[in-house]
Amino acid sequence: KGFMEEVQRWGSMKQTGVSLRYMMEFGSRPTPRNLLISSQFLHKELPIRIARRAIELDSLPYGLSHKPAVLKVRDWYLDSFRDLRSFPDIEDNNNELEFTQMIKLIKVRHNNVVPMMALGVQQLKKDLNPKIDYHYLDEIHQFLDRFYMSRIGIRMLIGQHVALHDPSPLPNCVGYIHTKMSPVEVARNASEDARYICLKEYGYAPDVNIYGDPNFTFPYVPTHLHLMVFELVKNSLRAVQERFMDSDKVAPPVRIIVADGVEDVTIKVSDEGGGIPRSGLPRLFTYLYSTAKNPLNEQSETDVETATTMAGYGYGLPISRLYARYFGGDLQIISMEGYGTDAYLHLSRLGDSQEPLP
Ligand code: W6P
Repeated sequence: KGFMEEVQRWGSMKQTGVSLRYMMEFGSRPTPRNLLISSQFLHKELPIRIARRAIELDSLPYGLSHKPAVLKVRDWYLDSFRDLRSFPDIEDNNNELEFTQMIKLIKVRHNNVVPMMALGVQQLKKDLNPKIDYHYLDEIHQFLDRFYMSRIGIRMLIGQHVALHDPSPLPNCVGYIHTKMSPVEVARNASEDARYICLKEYGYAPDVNIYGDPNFTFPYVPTHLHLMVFELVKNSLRAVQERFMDSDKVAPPVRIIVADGVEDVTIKVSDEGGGIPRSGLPRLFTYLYSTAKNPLNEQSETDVETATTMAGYGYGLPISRLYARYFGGDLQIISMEGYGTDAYLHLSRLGDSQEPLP
């Protein structure tokens, strides 16, 4: 009826992307007037982005749209669209605060989208013959890449806006953005977290050595970098641990090198975990070969979206690559079968690449 037509109409409006630099510059003066402008922007922009996703969730190949888990995710998007559209125009700072509370709740509503979609994909996989239906697998992979990329953007915009209301922000922080983030320090924290999880699971964790200037900083979102390095180090620790657990030799450390270039900051995570065959590389970034049994129990997201077990549901690498690409970076994995693996995480240093808007 009328509601779905409104979803269609908003879903075909043009999305507006922002850059890291823009968010940083805009957010550096969180005056009541700027917070009002920010709320007014989101009041228009969020329904456009959310409607697009709701529509796409309704037209997936091979009956994926009709899986109960996917219907539930679609309903979350429709509920959020309705909340946004039924909120009146924002004209003063009282409305502004109410709106901010509302979008904060929208963000919570969508906390478990990734494991819920993983469940839907798993329900679908039972019906698919991977030889015959290969074409659908690729289409679903492309959809999930767009869908999760869009989700990263929506959550960044909401999180950034909400964080700008913090009355006592940490020094050098503009919302989610740390204007002087030390990649070495974030890599150290992420490595400690990954080692702790490895220790819990195997009773042992290889060392992680980090090389690079700890005083070097650039503007970035620490939670994003933490999530990416955590995922890479976890993979490396698992590979080293599994290769050396029955060996007399001491496990070789995982090595992280942080390089500050002109265009990019590159973080290389190297392990001697035996590598993977070249033919297995494309699979690392797919959502559909994952073997986790129950995505919803396997792992639950916290607000900073960090995993809590070694195995996860196999989405860590494709999603880490999306986080890297979101601000104009990338993630590449190169392996020497029989020796080890190098992961290259490139982050764009300039911060002026626009959000990718699927
Ligand atoms: C491996 C497989 C892998 C994937 C991603 C990052 C590091 C590693 N190490 O053996």
